[in-house]
Amino acid sequence: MTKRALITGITGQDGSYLAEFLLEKGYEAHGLIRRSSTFNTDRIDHIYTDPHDAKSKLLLYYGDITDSGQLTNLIYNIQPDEIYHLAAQSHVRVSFDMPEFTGDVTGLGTTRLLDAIRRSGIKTRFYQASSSEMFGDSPPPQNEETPFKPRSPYGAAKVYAYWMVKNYREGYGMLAVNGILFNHESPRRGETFVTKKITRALARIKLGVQDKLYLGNLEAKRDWGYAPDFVEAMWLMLQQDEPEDYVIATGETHSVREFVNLAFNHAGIELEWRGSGAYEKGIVASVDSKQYGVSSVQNKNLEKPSAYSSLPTVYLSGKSQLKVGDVLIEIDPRYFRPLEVEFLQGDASKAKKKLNWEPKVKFRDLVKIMVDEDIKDLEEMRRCQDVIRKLANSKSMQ
Ligand code: NDP
Ligand code: GDR
Repeated sequence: MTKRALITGITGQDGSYLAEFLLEKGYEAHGLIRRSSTFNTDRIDHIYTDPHDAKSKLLLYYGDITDSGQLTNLIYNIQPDEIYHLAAQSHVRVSFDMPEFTGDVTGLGTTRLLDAIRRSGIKTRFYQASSSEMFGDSPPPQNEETPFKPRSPYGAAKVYAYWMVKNYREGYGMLAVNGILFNHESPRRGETFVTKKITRALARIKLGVQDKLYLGNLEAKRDWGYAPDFVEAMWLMLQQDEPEDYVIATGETHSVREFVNLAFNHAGIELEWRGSGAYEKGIVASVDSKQYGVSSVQNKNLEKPSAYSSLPTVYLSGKSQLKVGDVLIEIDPRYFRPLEVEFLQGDASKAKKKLNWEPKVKFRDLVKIMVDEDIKDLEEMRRCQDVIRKLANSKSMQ
């Protein structure tokens, strides 16, 4: 019998990898998507098939995690074997600007789903996307026994949801689990999370379309893993007969500054840090001359040829002209948080023992994967622009 899974948050980083993973395993994947005025399915377009095709195994439904009626209907109609609840307002910094909204979506959203399952009377397994942000300033290493001391509206909302899962598990006998996942990243990471913000900006600096990157707290330490490894752990948790909560992490921790240094080194730029606090700057100490043009001028953008003038996209110069002393990183206090989680390092020994789960990709490779992918994407865009330019030129010669 084909297994059916319902994924909320299927358009997000994790949802997209999880959908791929489950389809690969032969599941029918049903996803909840939000109605939006522009397309928001970029991350799953490559696995999308025409729903008119009877063999289609990816089915999408409009809905919102704030709409209990629709959630109950969906669960009743789909009768999923497994539900992966990933939908959330997932940005910690944004949760300080929108605390009530974050509580509604990230906290109450879980209760709405749990109660929809209870009311529909369907037997299903439930995965809750809990977070290392729940540990807040509890000292590392953090495991399943570590007390929660959240330091953001997001963290507090996730703690509430965590306890609702435990309550429904114990009160109604549901097979419901909390996966307490530490940060996990990938080329599909949202552009405003720090890793992707860094690798995306670096690619743009390397190709000459951006001069500078503005960041917040460089000292925060995170245990960064690779998203495809982590979605496998979600699935493993739901294959167990005993519902239990698990920490999923790599066990390695690095600061934001280390991430920046390693990413820039990988792209042939060595940085030197000068100044402190909000006045600190990341300055070019040396560059790999094979990768970068040698320039005596500050302006890194090459002259924009007239053939490009009608194109709305940015012109990619190809070889950025960096020189020693160029300021590439500055601090913008807008990215500081009213409260910060300073040090996260997970202890995933329970997952290793009981789920036989271990991360395959660790920090150094993760950084390389993300940098290489962002550079490749931009280079592809440049090649497309070249083709368009050639077409435009050949047309004007006719
Ligand atoms: P993303 O921000 O990439 O994706 C969030 C998803 O939730 C998107 O599909 C988004 O839809 C959807 N969503 C947001 N609000 C609603 C709503 N009101 N109704 C329905 N759908 C909604 O997050 P990730 O993929 O990185 O994370 C997945 C889950 O795991 C989240 O719950 C996150 O909090 C949690 N988590 C993530 C970790 C990480 O390091 N990535 C670590 C620990 C926990 P849309 O595309 O339309 O915006
Ligand atoms: P986090 O991820 O808050 O850990 O939550 P994020 O990448 O946003 O921040 C990590 C650390 O980097 C510091 N930082 C910056 N962060 C952002 N976004 N932008 C910046 O410019 C910047 N400069 C420094 C932050 O202060 C922080 O210390 C992620 C989300 O995916 C959550 O949904 C998830 O639950 C947790 O990871 C585990």
